[in-house]
Amino acid sequence: MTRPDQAAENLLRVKEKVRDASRVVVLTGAGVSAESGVPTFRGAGGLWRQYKATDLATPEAFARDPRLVWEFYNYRREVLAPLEPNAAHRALADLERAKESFVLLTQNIDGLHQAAGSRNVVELHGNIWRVRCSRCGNRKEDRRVPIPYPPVCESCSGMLRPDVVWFGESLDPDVFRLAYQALERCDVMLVIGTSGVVQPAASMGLYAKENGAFVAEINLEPTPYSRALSVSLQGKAGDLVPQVVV
Ligand code: BJW
Ligand code: ZN
Repeated sequence: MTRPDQAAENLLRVKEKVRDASRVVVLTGAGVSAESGVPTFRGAGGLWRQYKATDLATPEAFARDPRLVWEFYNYRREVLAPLEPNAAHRALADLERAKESFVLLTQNIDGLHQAAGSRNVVELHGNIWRVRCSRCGNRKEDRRVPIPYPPVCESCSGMLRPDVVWFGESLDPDVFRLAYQALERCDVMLVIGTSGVVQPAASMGLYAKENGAFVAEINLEPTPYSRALSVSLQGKAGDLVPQVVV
């Protein structure tokens, strides 16, 4: 635990660094959407139905039982459809407008950053509101809930899949390049609401720090990276992010 006076000092330090920075990168995870009602992956409430999200988020699961995987993603679309951005999403959209250079790297597939007004969003793990052909790779937005099964590609009749990055799949090379370029160039980075166990996103904070950035973490709990980053602030993203970016 951080002492209360230490916590206040840390908060002030992050605030000053963010205020003075011209090139800012933010990395977000499921914790930033938790206060909007989006279930996180790990920890309390991190399980949906009787399945482990991470067991269904694999290409093997889709090959074995595409109907089950689609059922799972349709269920999640149903959960996400009515949800709205929270104070943390909105504060990050405000921060973007105030900075010369701002890149928001998100692991979230829910689209809530864009809904809050963020423009320069790099979706590391894709977007649940898009589908992609598993045969020809065609992508398109599809917001139907549920998507009727089996969803079929208009151009090649291949089976459509959610346009997200599953375990064992590589991130899109363009996305990967944009992300690392931003990490190398930023003065300040905020790492918000991510458990720091899924690579390569988990090590992005450390990478920015090694490249000279001041890197602050905001999380309800300590993570494997808390001690290695410049500052770790403990608390809710919806409380802390608006305080840090004013
Ligand atoms: C709050 C809060 C509040 C709560 N306020 N905070 C190197 C080493 C070891 C393994 C690997 C490695 N490189 C690659 C791997 C394998 C694998 C991996 O990392 N495995 C680990 C689990 C060990 N990685 C991959 O496969 C990646 N691909 C890759 O690297 O390609 C190259 C390659 C190919 C082949 C073989 C090897 C390498 C792809 C990873 C794709 C991840 N996909 C998912 C699913 C997306 C689609 C979907 O949603 O269905 O992405 S998994 C899931 O985890 C999702 C998330 O984006 C991701 C991260 O989760 P996140 O956001 O951190 O959420 P949680 O729930 O874990 O944490 C929430 C946090 O918020 C907690 O800390 C809370 O405390 C906090 N919190 N409320 C502030 N109010
Ligand atoms: Zn196709």
